[in-house]
Amino acid sequence: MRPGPKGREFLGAGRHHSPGLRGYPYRDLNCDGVINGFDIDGFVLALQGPDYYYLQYPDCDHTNADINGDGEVNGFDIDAFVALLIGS
Ligand SMILES: [Ca+2]
Ligand SMILES: [Ca+2]
Repeated sequence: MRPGPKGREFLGAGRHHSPGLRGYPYRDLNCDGVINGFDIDGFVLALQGPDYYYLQYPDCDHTNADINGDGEVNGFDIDAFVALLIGS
């Protein structure tokens, strides 16, 4: 694990890697229970950084934006996110 600016990475790190402990669907960026176009804003905020994301979605998890599952939230998740939206 790596330290986060405010420890949020630690909080988010284990939550979605523990089966059965997920409160919301993995990759749900606004935590409304479904994955659709309304998650785009959250995804963009997550890419900008956790601070931006948690201002808008304080009770959600920015690591849901790790769509390709490589452990990082960055530009490499964009293609996977678009594919996810189109496919759903
Ligand atoms: Ca959603
Ligand atoms: Ca990723």
